[in-house]
Amino acid sequence: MTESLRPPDVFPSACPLDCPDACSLEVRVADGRVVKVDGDHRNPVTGGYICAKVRRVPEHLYGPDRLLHPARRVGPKGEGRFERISWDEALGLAAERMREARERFGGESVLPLCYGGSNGLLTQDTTDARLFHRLGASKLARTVCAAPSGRAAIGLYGKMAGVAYPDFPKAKLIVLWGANPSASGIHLVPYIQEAQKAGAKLVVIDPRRTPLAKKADLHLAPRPGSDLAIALAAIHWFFETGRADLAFLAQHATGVEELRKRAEGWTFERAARVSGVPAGEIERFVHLYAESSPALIRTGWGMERNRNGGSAIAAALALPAVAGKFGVRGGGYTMSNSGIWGIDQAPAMAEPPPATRTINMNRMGRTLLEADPPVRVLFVYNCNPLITLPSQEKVRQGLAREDLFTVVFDQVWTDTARWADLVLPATHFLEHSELVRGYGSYVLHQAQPVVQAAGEARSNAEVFAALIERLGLTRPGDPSTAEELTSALLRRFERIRGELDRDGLALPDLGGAPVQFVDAFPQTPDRKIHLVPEALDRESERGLYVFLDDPGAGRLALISPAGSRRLNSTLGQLERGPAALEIHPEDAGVREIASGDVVRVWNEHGEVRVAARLNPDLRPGVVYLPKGLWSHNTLSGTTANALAPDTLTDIGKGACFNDARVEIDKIS
Ligand SMILES: Nc1nc2c(c(=O)[nH]1)N[C@H]1C(S)=C(S)[C@@H](COP(=O)(O)OP(=O)(O)OC[C@H]3O[C@@H](n4cnc5c(=O)[nH]c(N)nc54)[C@H](O)[C@@H]3O)O[C@H]1N2
Ligand SMILES: Nc1nc2c(c(=O)[nH]1)N[C@H]1C(S)=C(S)[C@@H](COP(=O)(O)OP(=O)(O)OC[C@H]3O[C@@H](n4cnc5c(=O)[nH]c(N)nc54)[C@H](O)[C@@H]3O)O[C@H]1N2
Ligand code: SF4
Ligand SMILES: [Mo]
Repeated sequence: MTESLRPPDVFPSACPLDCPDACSLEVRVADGRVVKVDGDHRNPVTGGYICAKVRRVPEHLYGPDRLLHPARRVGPKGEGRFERISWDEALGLAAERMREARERFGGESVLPLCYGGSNGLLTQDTTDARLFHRLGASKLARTVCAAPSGRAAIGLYGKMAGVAYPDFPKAKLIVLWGANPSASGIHLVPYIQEAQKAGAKLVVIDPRRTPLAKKADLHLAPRPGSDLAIALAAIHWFFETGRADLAFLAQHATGVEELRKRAEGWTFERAARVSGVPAGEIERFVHLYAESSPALIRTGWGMERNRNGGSAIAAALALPAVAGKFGVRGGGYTMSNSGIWGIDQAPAMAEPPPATRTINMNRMGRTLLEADPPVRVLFVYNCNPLITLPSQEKVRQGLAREDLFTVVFDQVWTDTARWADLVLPATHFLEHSELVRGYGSYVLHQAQPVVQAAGEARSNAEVFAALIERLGLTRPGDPSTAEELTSALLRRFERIRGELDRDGLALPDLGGAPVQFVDAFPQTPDRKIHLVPEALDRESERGLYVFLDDPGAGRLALISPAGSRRLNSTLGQLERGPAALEIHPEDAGVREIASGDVVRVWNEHGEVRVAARLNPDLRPGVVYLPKGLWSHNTLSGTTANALAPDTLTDIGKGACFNDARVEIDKIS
């Protein structure tokens, strides 16, 4: 057989998975199949290498879990018995169920459920939105990630561009705050190492001693959800000691006096009591920050996933303004840079959303069980809700409802797909066209398919356009093909379009390395920093910067940040081995737990049975299970989200995954 194989062809592509880096890829194809995926140098931050998980994409494409054709449920819900049907039948069935639900119960009885972090600009908020808008379906608030951070950043600065990776080595101090790039965005790591080699200090604020915390000059390990106290103590110190940059604030900020007042009383000692970080360490951090320039804060998403998340991010972002750290290359902050492209998907959707109800995806379980009018058709795509949303048991019960018709449109047999009534096979990004935008690296890629779709898989654009047609909702001039959607999205962006057509890659208008307050400014209406934005203050129940106590003092705090083997739950079908709950030796000791023992982790929301692994790098009182585990990774089939509450963050209505508080018993 091997003689008949043609030599591999090499094609460029780009990784749209929900990772800041947006690597440019080099894909080897032989006999019409992807055989190898690696990095190339077109995106300057990629540096010719990619993460280990994406190197496994050929197994994802051609493995036994790949969805190859449409299928209809034949056994009881959740049992996972399906029969193959044709696309014609499948589209007919999906269209019929949506039409029927709309006629009998109103358009709002249909709910699209998607997140789309792992998608580029063509496969989310385009034809899909057009279908659900025209149906008059319920709208979804896509709040599972980045909602509080995004609200805080936009409230304080508008969509101001952040410090670019290649400028990190210019910093003399880097603060990694709730970010673990060693797992969650590996291309930042060499820039941090380069900065350290050039003499920069590194501070890591994280309840775990992460790989970079081990190499840091200072590691603060706060109780999850207590960063707000540390940030307020820093702000308080700058004002109280006369170190705040009042001249800069007078020129560029509003709400200065109000912020000062809200930070009042937050001494290092008070912050220490709340966060569990010794006052002397907080003081050392604040002094280092005051004395260093350029000083750079990189906020991650680990800080937002709790009751205080929005205020904590806002306070961390206020710090560079208060301390006068802008205006120099390598100084300021960086968070997400996705907003700076200004590309808006509205032209590809064709019309604005209807005035229907909005459902918060972090309350999906509750919604499926309690919403009035009830959801009758749930259309899941670009998302694996049974694994990734809080209150897993409620989500499962919702999916088990006999009177709910669930469509799951995905690339592989996810845990959610097993609960579907109808399963539709989706193409992978190497099989369809995509526009890929980094949110860490400043780059936009245009990627063409490098292979034919496996089996009968179809792209989002094709499937949603076909459903629009079947439902009689097509309007003349609808952009539908990838080419038409690209043209609609980039209508106002001639330069970018030209560069994409020529090179497959473009940089933003600002170029690849803006300096904050030299060539990147707040995008708020008055171009100022709003230190206490009124809208956020109103939104937050007790007001912005008001600290809410730990939801379960005395119990263990379960956190579930990113691990390195999956991207959220994506690629999880390839990780069959058992997971382990990580626990500090002190917490294990009092419960007589040793590594390898099976434990029951439980609270009022559910339980997980899994083996324990002792890890001295955790803060005592904190236990860890990575996000994105599949049911096959634990003994109970449940994962961290079985223990996560569906409470919401102070602003942005985000998920409070890391507010899970648990008890742990040894089983065997
Ligand atoms: N390999 C891999 N990479 C990924 C992902 C993945 O699943 N796998 N997910 C992608 C996505 S969607 C996102 S949003 C990003 C997220 O990537 P990050 O921004 O790195 O966020 P997290 O992984 O949630 O958490 C980062 C760190 O915050 C710590 N942390 C948890 N709670 C707190 C807290 O209250 N305060 C502080 N200071 N730290 C806390 C955690 O211990 C963790 O080390 O990563 C992206 N990259
Ligand atoms: N406990 C806990 N849970 C978490 C988090 C946490 O910190 N702790 N973090 C959260 C975060 S940061 C995020 S971003 C969310 C992510 O939550 P999800 O968006 O649900 O993330 P994924 O698990 O990657 O699911 C994406 C799914 O879309 C499919 N897909 C990809 N491309 C396409 C396509 O073109 N078409 C179609 N039809 N399908 C496609 C993939 O195969 C995959 O199954 O999870 C959250 N869940
Ligand atoms: S997941 Fe991130 S590091 Fe891995 S290939 Fe994609 S963009 Fe690169
Ligand atoms: Mo995310």
